[in-house]
Amino acid sequence: MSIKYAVVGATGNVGREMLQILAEKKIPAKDVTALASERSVGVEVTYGEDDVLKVDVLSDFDFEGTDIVLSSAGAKVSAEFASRATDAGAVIIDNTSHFRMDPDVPLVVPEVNPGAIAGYGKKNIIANPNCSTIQMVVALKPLHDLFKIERVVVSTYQSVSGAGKEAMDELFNQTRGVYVNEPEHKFREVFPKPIAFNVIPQIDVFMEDGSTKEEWKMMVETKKILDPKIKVSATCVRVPVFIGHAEAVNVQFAKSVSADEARAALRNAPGVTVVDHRVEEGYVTPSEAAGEDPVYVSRIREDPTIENGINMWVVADNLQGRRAQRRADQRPADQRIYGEGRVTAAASRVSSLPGSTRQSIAPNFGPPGQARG
Ligand code: 2RA
Repeated sequence: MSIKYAVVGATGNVGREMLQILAEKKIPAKDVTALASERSVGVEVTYGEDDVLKVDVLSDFDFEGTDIVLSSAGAKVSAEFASRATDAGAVIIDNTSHFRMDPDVPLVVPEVNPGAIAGYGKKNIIANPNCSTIQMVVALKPLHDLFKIERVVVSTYQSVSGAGKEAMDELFNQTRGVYVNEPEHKFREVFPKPIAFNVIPQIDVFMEDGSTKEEWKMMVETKKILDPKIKVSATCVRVPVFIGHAEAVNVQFAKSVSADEARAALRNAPGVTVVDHRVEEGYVTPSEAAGEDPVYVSRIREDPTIENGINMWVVADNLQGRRAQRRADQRPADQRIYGEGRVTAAASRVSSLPGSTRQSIAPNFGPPGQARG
């Protein structure tokens, strides 16, 4: 008997990625239900290259017979529907913040703590962390195993897609507005300040201690996944990039570590690709990581200002996309010429953007499947 899936938040950035990945894994369209709020009644979402799914309304959906629910519609939505799904026998893999810190819910990154999944049965829920935490812990794990991390100081450079499709539109419209002399406030709904030609040191709401919730998440989630003894200090910043988060990570270890030792540990780590040539183009940027699977680590170097310190630059596709350009370029990642292949991904991403943004950006990427080089 086949496994039945439901994707909650199917019209959002991450929901569409989830559908794409299910399709790539050859899960037949008949076994997948796309769910969203009433606002999406009548909407259709693409499923793989050939199929289209009609979106069903989450509040009316009967989860009886559904085996796995992939959810990314926001914490409030997960809080509301979760027990309805688990009571009906489904297991939820939740991409929202709602269950992450629940002690009865494992918080799992497959490359880092796959064993934690064993605890899913207490609530039939598995949480996965915030995207900015995921890429950082994937890079930290091999280093912690070998050298024991004591403290992490991270500054993030997070793309607008982390805030949803409307945020991508906002960046696009504000950027265009500058050139056609349209006031930026006409397009200011998602971000508290202009994002075009700017950076914003606020992601999510402020906490009492002056940090933002995104910064708090990076701290508590890293502790839950890796080690509660690790101290984490984060500053999270939104930058005018469509897809791909970058992080400047400073790590202090319990014992001395050379840059070469750190690089060697990272080269052997699951999910990590080291691209670290100390020359121009010898590092990875967010637009190069868009559509790619790995967490890229570049700029690995010793920090002489602290004891046992290493600096590194960690970049990944924040939408966790797995895309067709893997087929387009099978060479080892550190031998690729960036600019090939991943353009395919960008183009197919663009095809899922709302109308005006899509039409204006798409020509710059060329037709899907064609690399611009
Ligand atoms: C962001 N990390 O980039 C968040 C999304 N969960 O806004």
